[in-house]
Amino acid sequence: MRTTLGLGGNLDNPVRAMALALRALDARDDCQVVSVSRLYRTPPWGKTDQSFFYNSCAAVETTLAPEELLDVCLDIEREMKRVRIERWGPRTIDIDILTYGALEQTEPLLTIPHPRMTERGFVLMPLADFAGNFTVKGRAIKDWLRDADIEGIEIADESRDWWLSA
Ligand code: A4P
Ligand code: MG
Repeated sequence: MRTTLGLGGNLDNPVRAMALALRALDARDDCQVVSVSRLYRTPPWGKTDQSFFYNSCAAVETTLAPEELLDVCLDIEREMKRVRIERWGPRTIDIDILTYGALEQTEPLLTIPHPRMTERGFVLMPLADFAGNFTVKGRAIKDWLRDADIEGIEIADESRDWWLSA
């Protein structure tokens, strides 16, 4: 199944954290990273009195069920937190499952499509790098993006290969 993920972080070295997370996924037999967005630097959304975030999106081809994929993502988050807390102090990475094929499900542990993805410029802009015509909640990503607030969002790396070396 083709699934899309949103990644972000704003502590320590979020770019490296996202790169390691994508590489960890790609190294698994049951996941293949097939597209990665450019790298974005984005103003904090929601709680605004914190540092800028780095955000990206990826498409992953997987044989995992949605709940299994979530567990894998949460394990990667936990593992990176544990390692980084021990070695270099606090850091954070957030991996959201944005879409899973055309699946729609509303459950507390896993809501797909991600409930806030269509209002967030920091999700829609990277996602549109490779999935602009993909339809979510009845509308193409590039159309959702036209109505989204993208003020202050900057491209931090034009290359779509940033995750292979960061
Ligand atoms: N969960 C339910 N559905 C999903 C899904 N589709 N994908 C559950 C992933 N998880 C899902 O996740 C808590 C629990 O939600 C998971 O354990 C899972 O069981 P979370 O990431 O801690 O919180 P959240 O409820 O997913 O919130 P959300 O909307 O991801 O917001 P966050 O994580 O609180 O927001 N500004 C910028 N510019 N860039 C950012 O990346 N991120 C945040 C963090 C705030 N502002 C930001 C950014
Ligand atoms: Mg989240």
